[in-house]
Amino acid sequence: MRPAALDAAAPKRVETRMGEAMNGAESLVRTLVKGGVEVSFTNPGTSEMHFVAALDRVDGMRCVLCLFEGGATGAAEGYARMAGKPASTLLHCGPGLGNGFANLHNARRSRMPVVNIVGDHATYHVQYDAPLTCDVESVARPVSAWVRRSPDSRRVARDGAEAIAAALTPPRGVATLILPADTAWGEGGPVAEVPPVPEREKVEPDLLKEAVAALRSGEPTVLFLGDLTLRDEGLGLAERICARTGARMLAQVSNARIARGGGRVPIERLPYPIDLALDTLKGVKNLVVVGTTPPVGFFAYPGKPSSLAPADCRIVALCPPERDQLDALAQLADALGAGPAPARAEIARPEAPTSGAIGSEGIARMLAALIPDEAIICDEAVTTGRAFFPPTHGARPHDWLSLTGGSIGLGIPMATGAAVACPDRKVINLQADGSGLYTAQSLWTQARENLDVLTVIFANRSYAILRGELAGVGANPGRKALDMLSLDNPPVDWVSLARGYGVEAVSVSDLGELVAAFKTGLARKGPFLIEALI
Ligand SMILES: Cc1ncc(C[n+]2csc(CCOP(=O)(O)OP(=O)(O)O)c2C)c(N)n1
Repeated sequence: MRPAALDAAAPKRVETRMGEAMNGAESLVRTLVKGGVEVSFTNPGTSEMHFVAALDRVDGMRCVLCLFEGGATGAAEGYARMAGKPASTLLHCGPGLGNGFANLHNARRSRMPVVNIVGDHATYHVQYDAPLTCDVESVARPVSAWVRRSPDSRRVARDGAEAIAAALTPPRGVATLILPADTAWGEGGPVAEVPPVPEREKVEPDLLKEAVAALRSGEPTVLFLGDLTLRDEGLGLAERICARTGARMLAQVSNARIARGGGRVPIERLPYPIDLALDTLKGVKNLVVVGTTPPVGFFAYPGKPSSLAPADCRIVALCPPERDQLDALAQLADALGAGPAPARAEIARPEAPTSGAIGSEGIARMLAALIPDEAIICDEAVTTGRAFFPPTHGARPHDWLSLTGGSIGLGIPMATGAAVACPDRKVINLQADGSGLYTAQSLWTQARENLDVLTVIFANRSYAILRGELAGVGANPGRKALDMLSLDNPPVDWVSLARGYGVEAVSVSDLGELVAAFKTGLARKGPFLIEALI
């Protein structure tokens, strides 16, 4: 169904207040703003100059310059996680889109809405195969739920409105709109309304019955959760279901956003390492899955299964991500006659440590003690961060954002986008050094926009996780192989790097110093970086 506004015959000429014809770029920007897209994370080129100029003429669109396209796409993903609605990107031709690909992949995996705008050559210029000519659609398709190339300037606004709807259509995703330069400078059509977004379908009644039977079986049962179930309402429903049935709730390994702390239900995640994951699900006879898909290994490992549930486990894929996840849990709770949430003892908050070597355990204790109210934790801590979850259940209320697509280099951009979305909340980026170096230039955007982000770099100066993976896949490492996993020669100087991008920074090598620096960072408003030498 389409709203009347889109079907109405377009007026002959759409004019700006100055009486000039509005160009395609301006019609698009006005459409985006009207459709609730208020931020553009940009890295433009010549083909996007009219779009850039239009951003200037239209009120209501904040433009945030990113120095690398992976910074722009990662920021759009972080923004969507916290704002609950899409930002737009502005990328330059196929190569710019290619640079932004990895974090669009992460956005696809976290099912975040992004209006991904890619400028391209003018329609009539493509045939000349100029240097930046590239098959943009083929780059876009693997990460996009929707791809469209606007055919002419009068269609751009309507295509922009449809891109917003496509990004928001459940389960939500990346909508890529390719904008040939002449569609931006040619005469625009009317500002368009966003078409209605389809409602989420309810779960299938037969599956609901199966899930109820599984939960009533009295056998070891796991309620396996992802996506929107991991916010307050979903966690509350899951807790009631588990209290009623004795099932165990478990979140998938990596999640776009989990509401934690401040007395909320403490939920554990399925561990990343394959043996720990298999162990966690050992003996489970029923797995009821809501808001995600049944668990699989991140990779294949020789001699180990790809599907992580035991072979004799009944899997009820009750609610895939595109369906109504909260309704699924509510219907389950009703069908099971679940009572109110049980009383739960408050989890004590520890004191921050005062000395010792910097390691996972001490850092977790520091976080448990010091995470401020309503902080946003952007977690790309990789190996150092594996043990952070259990000790921080009792921290003050916060949201925890993880790397969902396994494509590293999201942390600093994601923190940037989250801070743009929530200027009144402290953003804490727990950042492994190797991953941070993929997109470190997003620190410059944090400085330029004065974003309230405290970054802690866990400088173990290695690709530590891959050392474990070498053993995991049964490879036999020699010196050359180990050299590929080592970042200590030369060591990266994060303090100089951060200062070079305009972010104040300190380096610490003891837990007491880390805690003091962390407190300093929390007390400031604006970006600050701590290099924690591990
Ligand atoms: C885009 C991308 N490139 C490469 C990889 C492979 N990879 C996975 S983890 C990793 C190194 C992570 O090192 P670091 O961020 O320092 O974390 P640590 O394990 O040392 O804590 C690499 C290169 C990946 N996952 N994604």
